[in-house]
Amino acid sequence: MKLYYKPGACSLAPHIVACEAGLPVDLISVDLIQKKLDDGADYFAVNPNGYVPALDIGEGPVLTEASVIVQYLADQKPEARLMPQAGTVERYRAQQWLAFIATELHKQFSPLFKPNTPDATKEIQKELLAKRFGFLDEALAGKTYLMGESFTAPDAYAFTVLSWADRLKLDMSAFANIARFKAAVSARGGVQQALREEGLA
Ligand SMILES: N[C@@H](CCC(=O)N[C@@H](CS)C(=O)NCC(=O)O)C(=O)O
Repeated sequence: MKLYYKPGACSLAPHIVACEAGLPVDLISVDLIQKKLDDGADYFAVNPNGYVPALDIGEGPVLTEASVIVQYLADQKPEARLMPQAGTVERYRAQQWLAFIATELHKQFSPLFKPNTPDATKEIQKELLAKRFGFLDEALAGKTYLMGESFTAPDAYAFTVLSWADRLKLDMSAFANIARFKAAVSARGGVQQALREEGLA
């Protein structure tokens, strides 16, 4: 399998899941500004939307959407228990987290990285994110991970997007459970491996 990625971007989430599952993936770096690969190839030919992550699974077009790719990877190694079994209520709870992270966190962060986003819009985004962080912080009370005591794919995705709060120097001092969660995830072997492989450790 080939994972198209950019260091520290949302593609870190599937990368973490692959490392935690012990699944070998070839990492292909993407220049997201030029939409080119290192060899000059056009990334739009891989993913017409031009974004990462994309996963080449060796059949058909690449899989896209971080929330889906992490599930595909987790399902390749069910014994690693990175997603609950399909069809169970727990699976839907994990999918609920993935959808929340994708739409209420990931995509609310995105305008903060764009140089042409007006400051007023950035402030609105930060206020919205603070509300969502509050919800997440409460949900993490008394738990190590989002689904309880076992690390699952939503943790990889949440950890990835929460790391952007540091990059953007957002004030996270009100969210002690999030801080504890990030420390617990960061201490994991598979997470450290992914960070090292992206040059971030
Ligand atoms: N809908 C996609 C969005 C992925 C996304 O926003 N990727 C960002 C990096 S975190 C990206 O590649 N941005 C460059 C671009 O959109 O041109 C998903 O959920 O995976």
